[in-house]
Amino acid sequence: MPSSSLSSRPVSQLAEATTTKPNLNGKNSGGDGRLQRPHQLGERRRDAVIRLKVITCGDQGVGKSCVLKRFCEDVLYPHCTPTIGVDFGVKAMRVGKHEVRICMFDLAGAPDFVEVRNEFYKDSQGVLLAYDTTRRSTFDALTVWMGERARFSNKRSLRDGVVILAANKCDRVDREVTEHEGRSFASLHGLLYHEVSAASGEGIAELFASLLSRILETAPGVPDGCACAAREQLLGAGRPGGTPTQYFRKPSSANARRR
Ligand SMILES: Nc1nc2c(ncn2[C@@H]2O[C@H](COP(=O)(O)OP(=O)(O)OP(=O)(O)O)[C@@H](O)[C@H]2O)c(=O)[nH]1
Ligand SMILES: [Mg+2]
Repeated sequence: MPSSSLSSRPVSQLAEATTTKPNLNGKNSGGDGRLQRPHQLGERRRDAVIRLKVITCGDQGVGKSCVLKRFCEDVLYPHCTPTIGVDFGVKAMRVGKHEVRICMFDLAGAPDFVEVRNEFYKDSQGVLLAYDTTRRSTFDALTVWMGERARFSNKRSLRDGVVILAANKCDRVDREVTEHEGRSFASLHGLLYHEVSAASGEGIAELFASLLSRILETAPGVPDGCACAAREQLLGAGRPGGTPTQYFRKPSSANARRR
């Protein structure tokens, strides 16, 4: 059973939650970009912990939070409330001898939150860029989101980060953007592409299997075979069985003000 609890940390600290221990810029790695083993951190465990930072982008209401919750908890919240600023979740998986912790920062799509979002682009290794296949305006806005990422990411995450395009709500029949259009956009911009539905769960495992395996393939210090094993685990049996999931919402005070 996945576990969840509330985060009591302020949003400003969430931005630092993984950037204090990144494996992208070498701060957690002895400076050469290689993963630091726990014994080097003064811990007893011998296995490496691989931490990955993933953020979500896309217009308000496209279903970013629902996609993450479907992946983390295998549920759909039919009345998912709009994200205020940022939510934070961790998905932990054991891949061979390694623990992979995907730290997910679910950014609010509303324009007012640009000042919050800009804190989280730095050091991101994966970007889940989503649009709603039933609202063309959300597809047209993708270039704006790509621009925002280019503006706020540091050089390394812009160069090495993996962007995956999620065409969400494909369960609905009132579609305005075709699969061909989505795939063309993705191929033009060098993005991975998946059609998904947070409502039915369709394509969700494939989406995260692609994202995670591509990040692991390119992240420094990740052992050979890890990407492949992670992919198989996510696709096999649908779930990384038995691994703990924590999905934290940010401090509820900001949410409470809006509700
Ligand atoms: N039919 C259908 N509805 C969905 C799907 N995914 C999300 N929704 C609905 O879309 C609405 C918005 O979903 P959210 O996940 O809150 O959207 P968001 O992108 O996180 O929005 P912000 O946090 O405001 O940026 C909710 O009412 C969901 O129930 C889907 O795959 N199919
Ligand atoms: Mg949201």
